[in-house]
Amino acid sequence: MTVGSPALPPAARRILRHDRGELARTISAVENHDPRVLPTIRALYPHTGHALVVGIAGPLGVGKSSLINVILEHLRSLGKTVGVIGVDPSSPFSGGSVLGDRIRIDRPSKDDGVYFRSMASRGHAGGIAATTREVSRLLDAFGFNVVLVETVGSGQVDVEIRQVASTSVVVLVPHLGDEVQSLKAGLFEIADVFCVNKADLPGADGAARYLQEMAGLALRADGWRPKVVQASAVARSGIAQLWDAIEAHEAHLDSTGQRASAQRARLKAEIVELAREALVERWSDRLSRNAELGRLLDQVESRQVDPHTAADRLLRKLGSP
Ligand SMILES: Nc1nc2c(ncn2[C@@H]2O[C@H](COP(=O)(O)OP(=O)(O)OP(=O)(O)O)[C@@H](O)[C@H]2O)c(=O)[nH]1
Ligand SMILES: [Mg+2]
Repeated sequence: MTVGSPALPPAARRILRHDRGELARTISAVENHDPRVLPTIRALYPHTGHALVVGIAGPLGVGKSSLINVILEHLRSLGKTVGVIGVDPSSPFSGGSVLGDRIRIDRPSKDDGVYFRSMASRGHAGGIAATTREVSRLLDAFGFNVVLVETVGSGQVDVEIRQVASTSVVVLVPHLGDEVQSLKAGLFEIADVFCVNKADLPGADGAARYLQEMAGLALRADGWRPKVVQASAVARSGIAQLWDAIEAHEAHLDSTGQRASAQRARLKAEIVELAREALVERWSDRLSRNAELGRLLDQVESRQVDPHTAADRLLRKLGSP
């Protein structure tokens, strides 16, 4: 299907024509699990698969949003367009104006090559990863070259976002302290790149050395040794190196064939999960309304039949495999 194809739903056509209002409305519909958005999402799928999706994770206040703002400037100077997703509305972006000037990210950007969107990390049936995946696909279809996803360091969400991002950056600060403990607990496995931010403060060299040693010890099945870079969002230093490290990991994915195999595995998991959800939804309804259930319930209540046998019989009655 082409952009002008009459078969495309109007919303999909508008998104492919860079209508930002339509993009915002469609993202909201995805967040709200509005089923009316499905034709748009389906029609846009063939137009996805081009954007580079990078996760930016790490503990509270390490400077993830500030870094994103300077990464953004770097990418814009390279001519790339960027969509930013903040998974947590309490995690604002400063918008590249004044660092530390906390503004909600759903603001319109003056730059057409940039789009910000925040999403609540709670209340997503099917998980935040599923919603983030759909939203990043929308940004991809819209035409953004890069999608940056900021997640606030709650281990589980960070791990889940790894299913969406092809490269994950974990941001830390010079005095690692307790964060190292949470690293051992999970952040370490998800980091393709470590960024020691706030390198304008003392102690960055030591932290970077320590992480380098840890990275050297970690034996990853994919053969990638996580890179460690120092940066400062405030001093705007180390940003090109950070982006180079991200690109090095992307190159590793290509040269080893892991990009294709990982993508196939992710898509398989997605299809199975969607089918499972649909099955559960349809069958729960049919099961609870089945006349046989009442009779079986009587038998279970009087202890003639056990609940497992009753469940088997109910399924057989409905012709389930
Ligand atoms: N000294 C110094 N301060 C920084 C640097 N980067 C960010 N900060 C400050 O650290 C604070 C937190 O920055 P954010 O960018 O909001 O950090 P964050 O990780 O996105 O925070 P959450 O989203 O709330 O987890 C702000 O006061 C920033 O000005 C840096 O490179 N050096
Ligand atoms: Mg933030």
